[in-house]
Amino acid sequence: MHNHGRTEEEIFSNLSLKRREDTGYGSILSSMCTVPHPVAVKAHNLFMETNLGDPGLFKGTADIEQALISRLGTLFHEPEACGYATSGGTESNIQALRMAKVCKKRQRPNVVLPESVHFSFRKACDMLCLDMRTVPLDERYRMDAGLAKEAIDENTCCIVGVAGTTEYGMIDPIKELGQIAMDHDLFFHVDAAFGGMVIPFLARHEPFDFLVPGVSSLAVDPHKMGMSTIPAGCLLVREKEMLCALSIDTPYLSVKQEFTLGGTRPGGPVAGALAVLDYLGRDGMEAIVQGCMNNTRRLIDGMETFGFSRAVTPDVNVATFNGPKKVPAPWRVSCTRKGHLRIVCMPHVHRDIIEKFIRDIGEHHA
Ligand code: 0PR
Repeated sequence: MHNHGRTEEEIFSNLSLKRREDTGYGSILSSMCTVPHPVAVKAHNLFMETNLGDPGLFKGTADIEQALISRLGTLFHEPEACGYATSGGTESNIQALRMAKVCKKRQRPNVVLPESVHFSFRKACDMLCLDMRTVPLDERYRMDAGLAKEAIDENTCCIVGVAGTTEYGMIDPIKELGQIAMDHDLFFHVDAAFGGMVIPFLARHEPFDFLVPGVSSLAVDPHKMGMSTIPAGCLLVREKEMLCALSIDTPYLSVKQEFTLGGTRPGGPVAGALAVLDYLGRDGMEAIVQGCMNNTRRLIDGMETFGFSRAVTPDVNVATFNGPKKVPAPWRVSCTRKGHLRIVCMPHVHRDIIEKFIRDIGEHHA
């Protein structure tokens, strides 16, 4: 630390220099985050110093969190769903497995999940000493429900399905998994961190949420397709008792118990998330999601004309390809564990960006 403070000018000239080293979203095709909606930024700024960790002091902000949970619960067909705003999918998934471990007591607990799960489950299983039983995918990169059933034994406390996988954008067979969960008395968590803000707005889709009997909890991230500011995740549960199973005493706070993982929690992104949903409404979200899906299809068509075939036709806006190994600058793409080129068609990836990328690939690889 410097002995004497520096001028604001100095500070901000340094900060802006560093900020310029960041990649602009205009060339980022690999991210599940996006430029926040201007309405989210405005709402976030209004709630900058609020702390949901002491909700008795921030009653208005706490109401907003509850309103967000209620909007999402209704969207996911359980208006009575209970939950809270997390820092994102990682925290939601950790908390879901914590609930599973507490609610379904087993001697040497294990969790059955698909090979495609996000790496946050590895962190969760490590922290909670849960044995991670990975189930292979079918030919369309979805969890094989038959193999999931075989992996279950008397020590299984939880089964996980993904609605919108990180790498291939696929939806696991949630209905079948729900049945398996009920047959074996398992906690069933659906990771819809990405897909939760996409699937309800698609023209057609299979049920993936609380409409499916057996689903216990669901993770959804407004800071991904919900266009909120970072960090905004949500964990929803069908029954309040599940969350309450995580409650600990907080003797000197304005409320005497909490079930969250974080202590101090930002209200800004939560206000941002609710503001976007209310500003856009169902129509607005449908327009954005359908735009992203059209761009995904256009990208797949364009890449295939150059001989780079799709790895799979995705359920959500994540496109994967057999090659090329490299893309020209300034594009930033990613690569799946199986070696497929991966592009996420987020709201900032407008049609003209897709067209420019396709042209660049054509020129580079023709
Ligand atoms: N579940 C799923 C299905 C996810 O895709 C992700 C993150 C998570 C959980 C974890 O969410 P948090 O990172 O919010 O805790 N998926 C992205 C990924 O790993 C996150 C990301 C976003 C990575 C932007 C890079 C990036 O530039 O690809």
